[in-house]
Amino acid sequence: MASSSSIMKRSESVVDTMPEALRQSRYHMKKCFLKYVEKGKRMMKLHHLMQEMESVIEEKDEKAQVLEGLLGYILCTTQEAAIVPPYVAFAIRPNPGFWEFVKVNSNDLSVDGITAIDYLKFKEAIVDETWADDENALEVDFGAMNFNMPTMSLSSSIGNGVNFASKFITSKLYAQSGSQQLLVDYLLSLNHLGEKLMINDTLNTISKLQGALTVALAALSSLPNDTPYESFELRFKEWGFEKGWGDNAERVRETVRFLLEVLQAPDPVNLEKFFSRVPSIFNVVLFSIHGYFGQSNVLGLPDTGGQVVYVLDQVVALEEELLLRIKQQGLNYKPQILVVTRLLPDAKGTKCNQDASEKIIEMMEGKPDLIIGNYTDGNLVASLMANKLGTTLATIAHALEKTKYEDSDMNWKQLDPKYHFSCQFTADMIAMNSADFIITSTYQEIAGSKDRPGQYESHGAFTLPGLYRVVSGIDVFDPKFNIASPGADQTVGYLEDNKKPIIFSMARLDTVKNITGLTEWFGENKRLRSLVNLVIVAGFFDPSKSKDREEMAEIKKMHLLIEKYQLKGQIRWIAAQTDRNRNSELYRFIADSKGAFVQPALYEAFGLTVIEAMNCGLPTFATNQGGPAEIIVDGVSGFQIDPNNGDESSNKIADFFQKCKEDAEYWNIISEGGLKRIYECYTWKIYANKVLNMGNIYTFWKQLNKEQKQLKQRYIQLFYNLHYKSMVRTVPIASDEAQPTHAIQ
Ligand code: UDP
Ligand code: LCN
Repeated sequence: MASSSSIMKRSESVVDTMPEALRQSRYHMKKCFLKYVEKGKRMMKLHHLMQEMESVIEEKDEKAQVLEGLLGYILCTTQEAAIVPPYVAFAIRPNPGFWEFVKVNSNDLSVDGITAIDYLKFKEAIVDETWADDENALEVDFGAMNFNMPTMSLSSSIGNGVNFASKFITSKLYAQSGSQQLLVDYLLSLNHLGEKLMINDTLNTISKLQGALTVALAALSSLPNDTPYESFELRFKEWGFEKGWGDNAERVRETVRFLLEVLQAPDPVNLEKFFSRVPSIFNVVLFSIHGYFGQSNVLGLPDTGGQVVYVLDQVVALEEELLLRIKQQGLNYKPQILVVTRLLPDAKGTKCNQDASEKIIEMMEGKPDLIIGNYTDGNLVASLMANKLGTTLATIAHALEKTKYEDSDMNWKQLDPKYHFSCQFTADMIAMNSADFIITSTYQEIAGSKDRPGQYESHGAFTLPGLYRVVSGIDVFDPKFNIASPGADQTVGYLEDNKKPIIFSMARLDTVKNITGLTEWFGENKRLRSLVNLVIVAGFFDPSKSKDREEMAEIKKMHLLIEKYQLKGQIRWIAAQTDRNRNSELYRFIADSKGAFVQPALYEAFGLTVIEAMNCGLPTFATNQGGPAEIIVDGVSGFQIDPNNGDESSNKIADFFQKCKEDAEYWNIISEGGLKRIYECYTWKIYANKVLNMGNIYTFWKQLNKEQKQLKQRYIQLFYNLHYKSMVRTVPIASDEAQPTHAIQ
């Protein structure tokens, strides 16, 4: 298709260029648009638009000419079109986070720019015309409550919220004289169980604080680095300082200097450094309530994917980091991390719906400093509790379901009996908007890639016809978004042996994981079959053992494929594994066979198995749809494969093994590339550090934007009480019968 730069400047909007684009090949476009509208109302995705366009332009040269022109460029950036004859309304996404909407009249090819609301109405008209025309249809606009909040403007800044927040805090501290007092007041408020930290009331103004810091710095400069805090604690106390600056002269000196720099001139770098030292987090509550957490033998079950693994490792990492930080702050408190969950089998008749906040306060002897939610259910509960207690709130989606099913918003009525998406999307929006910061695993999760919108981005504007229209759900340019990727457990064992290469895959047996797809690719590719064996860990052999509809169907499909391609002897299908340590051994075992890991998912939010495999030195082929595309640098730290192109993918795997046969060193190069990538980007240590820094910065940020936050919270509360509560009553209580996969992570 056309290269954009020569024909369309970035500053130009599609509404300006579209008329000219259509004029360039008016004859063909007339035919093409008539074709689009001839089937009546419908949604068309980009590939449909292209297919039908190609079918009306018969001449090869002309086809190429059209695609290389302006129109080709516009189509490159088109996501979808809503056809409501005589109109074709386009949703165009020139860059991550940026959208434009235009409608073209197929009769005269006139072009008009339209708003997101108008575009949503076109979509609604396809499924529910009365609702689309209803002037009183409910519109939800969280953006309207953000009028005072700064937002970023560059696609490349998305996900780097802490950095932006530091700059904004810095400018706010210098916005007018007296603003710096906000920082002094914040420091004065720091305490743990009533014990004051950092400064006491003696230093209650900026000039007193600055003066005392200067004196302290001079005194510290003559002390050896390792002088313990206790030996100068008394002097510090006399000057108005409390504990928390550091455990020895060197650390205290650094912390003092960071603050002095911040007070001297706007300095976001030192502000971020200073906040990473501030003792404001000791007690953390995590919500992972969808069940199974803390129970054994649950990994690999349909509802218990990476979230359980993630939360377990997250707790360990946060605890280690908190212990280290508290020690380095010169304090000897014991941090507490509480995971709130429920035991599913015991849920009936228990009090799992009762207020946990009292128990938490009792156990922690006070309010938590940070609340972290996990997944839709955990995030919703976390947001309610954080609002009640006034605690800083972080949410983690793991996977937002909206993008997993095509047009899941406008078709919600069909999907609701199975998945209850109307409640889920509503809960997701409440939580996202309540969060002080959102922890994501990849950039893709927020704003997707050049061609594909991100999971959060898809909540920008959408519609649930008959229920409500979301004019502004969440803005991916909001500085609350941050990326902190999970890590892989680095305490894995080692197994010797084995000669023959194995390709290995392990996942829950959901459709989206595409394990049956991989089995089919293997079955189809004779060259690959001659080079390697396939080992799969997923689900059960016996469909009657499963309680999940989607899993049952996949099990049956696996059996059919093994039969169809006569795979016996070349495939080993092992049931879902529940022992994490043994999983590590499995990866190692495959690595010892000089094999590879394959993650063929149709879409993967992040993909813990990808980093687990790489962490064991196993060359990894992973889907290019979603998070793994960001984890793996193709050909350097592993390989990206297209789950929608089985031939190409299985040949890519076969090529790798062919090359390894010819050059034994090649396997090691990719293996080491994967390990290097893990150590640089995907460790729990890096994760915990980032998350705790976020906790510190956003706790202050929240105070700076207190009024705005309160206002938004009121709007959320209204929405929750008047809308969500009545919607959720329609969701039937789960029974022991076969369940749809409702938490399709
Ligand atoms: N897993 C497991 N046994 C299985 C299948 C998966 O222990 O039979 C583990 C796997 O090692 C990984 C997690 O479950 O830690 C799956 O996480 P991932 O992010 O890959 O996918 P999710 O299931 O969350 O969608
Ligand atoms: C859910 C998913 O679908 C995976 O892609 C993630 O790796 C996992 O959660 C952990 O965040």
